[in-house]
Amino acid sequence: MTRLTAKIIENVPSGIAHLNEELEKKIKMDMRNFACRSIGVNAGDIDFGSYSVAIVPVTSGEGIIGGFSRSVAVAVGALGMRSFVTEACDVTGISEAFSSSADIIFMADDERFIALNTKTRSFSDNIWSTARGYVTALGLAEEGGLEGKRVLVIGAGRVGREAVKMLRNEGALVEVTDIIPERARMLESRFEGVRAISEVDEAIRSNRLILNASPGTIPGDLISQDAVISSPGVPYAFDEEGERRAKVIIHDVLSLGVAVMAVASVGLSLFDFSAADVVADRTAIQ
Ligand code: PYL
Repeated sequence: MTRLTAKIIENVPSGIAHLNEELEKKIKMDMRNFACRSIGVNAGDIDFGSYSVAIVPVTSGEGIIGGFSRSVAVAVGALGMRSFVTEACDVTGISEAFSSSADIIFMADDERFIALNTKTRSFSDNIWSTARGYVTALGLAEEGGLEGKRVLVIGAGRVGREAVKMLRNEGALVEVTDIIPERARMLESRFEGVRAISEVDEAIRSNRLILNASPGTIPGDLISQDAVISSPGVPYAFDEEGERRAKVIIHDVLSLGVAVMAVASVGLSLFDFSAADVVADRTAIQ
């Protein structure tokens, strides 16, 4: 998964209202309802204003990403939850979050980004939540959903692998491609209804439904007319030609995954998302 930079996320806080408008246009719902839909809960069952959410900056590894905690706080706040960034970082920040009786604590090191529910002890994971959100968005943007349809997944990293599993659960016929062919072949051997594709350009040309979970750029002349594209990949992959040809491209660099994490961490989720799966998957070919 691409490590975010302050530059990549600099417009997240100011862009939240626009993202909501984009979602209303592309999938006919706002970010709160989208996040709830992604994990199968009813927005009306959650009293968003009753949740206090702390975001704790973490200095480990490559350290703090400028604007990351604030961007997460703004995305969570856009759901109607009461979010704040702790003054302190790391363990001191976690103790501050507990002292402030935060219900949910978001924190990210270079490996994992989680939202921990201090009451239920359940936690949601950004990888799972991002895959869940973008698979849901693809199904919402595609007339009649994904069942029985071919979907191309570009990128067999952690998000791509989760997305392949979820797409199969939705009855899609999945083609997957990756810059490391072995990663795509591993998924083909592991799941029924998944085909590894080595010729990525041909695969993009011949698929109208695409979930792009790769950091690469995708030349617009490969995109089929009226393509429906759900793209968690960072940085943004598409040029003007691709935007002209596609019927819809759903993309953002952080907020959609965070919104799904926040709703998932409330703990009403019908999904049994065991974050262990995501961690275990780390042992897969990277
Ligand atoms: C969670 C993001 C989504 C894409 N890549 C993941 C990433 O950049 N992870 C690193 C996050 C580090 C955050 C830093 C801070 O500012 O607290 N520890």
